[in-house]
Amino acid sequence: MMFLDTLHAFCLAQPERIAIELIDDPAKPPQIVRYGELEATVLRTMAMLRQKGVQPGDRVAIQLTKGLPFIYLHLATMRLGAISLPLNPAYTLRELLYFLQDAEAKLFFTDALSPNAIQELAAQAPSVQEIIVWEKGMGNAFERLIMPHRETDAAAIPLPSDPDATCLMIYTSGTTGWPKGAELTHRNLTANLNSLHEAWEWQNDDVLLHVLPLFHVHGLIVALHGALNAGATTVLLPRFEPLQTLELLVRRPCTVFMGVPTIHRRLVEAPGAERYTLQHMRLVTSGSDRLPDDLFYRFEKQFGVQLLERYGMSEAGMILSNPLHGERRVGSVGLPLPGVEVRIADPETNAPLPDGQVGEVQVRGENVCKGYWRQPEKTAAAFTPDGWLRTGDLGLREPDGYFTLKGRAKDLIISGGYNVYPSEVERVLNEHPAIEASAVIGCPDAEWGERVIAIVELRSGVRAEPEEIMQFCRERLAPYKAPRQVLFTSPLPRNALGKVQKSALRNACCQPSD
Ligand code: MCA
Repeated sequence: MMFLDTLHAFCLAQPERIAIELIDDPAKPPQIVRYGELEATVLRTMAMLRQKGVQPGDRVAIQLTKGLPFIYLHLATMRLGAISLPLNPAYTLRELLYFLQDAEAKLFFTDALSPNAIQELAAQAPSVQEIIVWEKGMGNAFERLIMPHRETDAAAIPLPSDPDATCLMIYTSGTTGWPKGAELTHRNLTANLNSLHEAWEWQNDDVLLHVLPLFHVHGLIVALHGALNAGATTVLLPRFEPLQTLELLVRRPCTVFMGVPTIHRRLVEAPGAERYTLQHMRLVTSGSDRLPDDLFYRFEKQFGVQLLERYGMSEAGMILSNPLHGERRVGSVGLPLPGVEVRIADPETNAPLPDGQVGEVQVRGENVCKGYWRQPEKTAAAFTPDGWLRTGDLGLREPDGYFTLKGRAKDLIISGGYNVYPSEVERVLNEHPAIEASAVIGCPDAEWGERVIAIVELRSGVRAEPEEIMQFCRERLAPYKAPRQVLFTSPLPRNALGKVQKSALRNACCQPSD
């Protein structure tokens, strides 16, 4: 059974169970959505989408503040056989335009744009037949949208029958070039959920506290889909706030929590954290960035529970995980998940390497996406001739099967669990009239893991201020991608082939993190 069939069956079998508790205002009682209501609202949303002309294979872009309308639209889109395209509300117009144009989205739901931006977007993204817009947080605008539609309007629409049809597109960037849409199919999502269900022993009486964004694989598939697939309850917090999180984990009480290292560090360091113990929780995971050893120990000491570190990527969902039972090895990302094959190979020749040797982490399995949207060459380059996905991460396998990451072959910065591709930031910097050339690096940072630093070479005879350059970037890039610091150099260190030597820049420019 595919994920949507499992969810549908559960909604019919146990309509009274709570699917979602949305906590919009901590002073008020949560908004409760039972599985039966989830099914009914998804059907009404499907009817609305159908009426707007959505056909199987169409892309529906969803750029909404974290909340129920996002979830209904996302599930309804996939159930119609169309493709859900979640987008970060913090994207600038320029970023957004790229995604809408590249994906040729048909509908675009947003609560993040100004009227001017909408006009510009409508003019420049001709594939978008309708922009459905409402003000941030106006969930009742969504209610009005689906009000004319009844469950029965969509009840006869069959569940998607082709497991290999794309149902979700997540954009990822590359070392060069523009972001590309990883096409995830019903089979990919289902395979991943089945592995996680087995490895993490999801139960339908689990209560997940959800604080992550919904527009990435971590918050969307691993957390939200994971809970829905198990018939469990998701307590949804629109924003992460450390003390509110600790309070809810204890008082609700919750059994499962997922975070990135920046989130776990904020929990450990929250004033008053010593008042809380999380010993009642059966699963607290960490992912999207390497978990620093000190944080693993501090979290356990503070809260009496061991973090479970796992590793994944948008193109493949979850790949490796420390075990639920058994040794959670500090510094290791654990063992291959059920149904997922992982090997270490020579990044040049793709020949498998013996245990203990560092090479590229490569992945195969039903969890791996079918490729990048309308990018056959980039798809071919991402896979080895014998069908392994090249992750671009370096690592080794220990003789007992545990994998440890040892760096990245690709030029990538991870800040607070978000991937920042230096090439994307450099492209923006190089558009600045005063800049001749630029290099973007990640420097170690105690809070964010890495912080984004730009080193720029100015055109001769031209002056510019760091603050003005940072502002130029903030106008064009989501805030987490914008450099936190701009340094000047002349010229940038280059090798004989003219390539900027980033390791030299890292050595010279990264101050020790406080
Ligand atoms: C927010 N800011 C950031 C970041 N987040 N800057 C750098 N890196 C970030 N990650 C900016 C804000 O825009 C703001 O900028 C300033 O930092 C302070 O914001 P603050 O309120 O402290 O941040 P926050 O809103 O509390 O967010 C911190 C966060 C968030 C909760 C850690 O970054 C987060 O939810 N991270 C999780 C990301 C995630 O889910 N990644 C999964 C993708 P200004 O002051 O200029 O306004 S990877 C994935 O899915 C793979 C498959 C996997 O394996 O998981």
